[in-house]
Amino acid sequence: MRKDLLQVLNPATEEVVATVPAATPADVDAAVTRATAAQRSWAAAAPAERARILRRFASVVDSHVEELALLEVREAGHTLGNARWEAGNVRDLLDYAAGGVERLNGRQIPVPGGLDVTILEPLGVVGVIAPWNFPMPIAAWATAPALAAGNAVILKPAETTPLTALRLAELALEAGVPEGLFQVLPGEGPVAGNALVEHPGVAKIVFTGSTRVGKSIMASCADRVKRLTLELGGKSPNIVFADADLEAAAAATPMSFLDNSGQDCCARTRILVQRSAYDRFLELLTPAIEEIVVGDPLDERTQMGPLISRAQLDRVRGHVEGAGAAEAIRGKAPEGPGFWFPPTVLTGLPEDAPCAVEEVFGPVAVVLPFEDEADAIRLANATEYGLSGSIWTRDVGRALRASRAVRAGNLSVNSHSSVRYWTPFGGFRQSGLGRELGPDALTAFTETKNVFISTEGPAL
Ligand code: TXE
Repeated sequence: MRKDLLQVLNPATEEVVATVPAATPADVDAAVTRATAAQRSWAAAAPAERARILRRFASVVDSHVEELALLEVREAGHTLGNARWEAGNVRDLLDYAAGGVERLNGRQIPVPGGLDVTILEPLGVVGVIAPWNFPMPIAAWATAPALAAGNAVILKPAETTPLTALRLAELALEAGVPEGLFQVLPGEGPVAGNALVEHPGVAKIVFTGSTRVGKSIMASCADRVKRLTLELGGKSPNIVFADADLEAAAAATPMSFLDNSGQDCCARTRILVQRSAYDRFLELLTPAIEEIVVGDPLDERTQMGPLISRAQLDRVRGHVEGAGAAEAIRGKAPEGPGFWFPPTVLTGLPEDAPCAVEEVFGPVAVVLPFEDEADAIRLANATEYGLSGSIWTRDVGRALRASRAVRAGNLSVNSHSSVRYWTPFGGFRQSGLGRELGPDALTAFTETKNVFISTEGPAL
């Protein structure tokens, strides 16, 4: 394989889907020049005009949902149902961001001696470095509000999943998004990604990926005080109190960590169960795991597809083989070709075992018992991450106390839902920095300028 090409494999079959050129630092530099020019006119356009163009982009995406979904299935191995949701999510994000364009207002602040106003200015060119686990939605989480706030975007998709991003760039042009304003540059992380991070013409980086790379990007950005949003890994707890509806909690648990084959930063991979309900919960969970349908992502009955790559399969296998778990619940998976791993729940591990505290990023969870509320909170917070978490209980007071005590950015009570484009999303501690989505999504792509106009003459 030539170094200047990226090969895209179908993870369910290992067939080559496409080969695309990998961007060089010179390509990144040329893209920044184009983006800078496009951004100037975009920022100067009337907000209503920007909103109209983004709504048109949403509408063009809407008419290509099925095509985009099928492409996502082929390059990422997602189930068709998930991939349709993801393409629809891009449309919804563009619509939501378009709705914010005309409401992105500064403030007038009462001060003595004059008038004080704040102006929200776009940052300029934003570099988005996206992962492979949700190639379309994660790219759109940053792209839609950044464009809406008057910026240009250069998106570097992950090496394994550039195709949906490239198609979205074509659809943007079709919708009338100005040339150069939204560019997609597939390439290697340490080459094209790093060139974006280091380029002086890029004002902000939005990175979603591993904590290791996120830390190195943060260090590079520090040199230039470059704006940065980081969405990193997670090891999220699913806390099941004995007073919960155990049937409902057990029924919801499999897909809380198996969705997208566990390659989800919000996956609830630490199942914490109160000791008095532990045996009953496992009794309910076991058949639910064994019945998960793993296989052809294009089959509408399939609940879980393959992992993204052989490297990810090896990583996940290494974690599980190294765990030495006392017992395990295992589901079924096809033999191959394709990068398959069965749904797996490990029990009997010490609470600080690597599999219990490190992100595995595969269909693997651990179950750990806890004694009481204080012990549940202690265990829930006993990792370096803080992205998501679920609390299952019928006691409203306990739900509120636990929601306050768990150190994570996105909690759900009697539910596993973490991501809604209307609500802020992001991590505490080593799960990230900053927030995406929600009512303040556009503001994250602006710089606040304060202007004081004296009414009393130059003395003040
Ligand atoms: O991530 P990387 P990988 C976690 C998950 C997974 C592990 C490794 O635990 O097992 O990370 O996955 C780009 N400068 N998550 O190796 O390398 C890269 O090209 C600039 C969690 O795929 O972090 C890709 O576009 N960019 C996560 C993106 O970073 C660089 C989602 C992510 O790749 C770069 C994915 C560099 N030096 C993995 N090196 C989540 N938060 O959901 C790489 N990249």
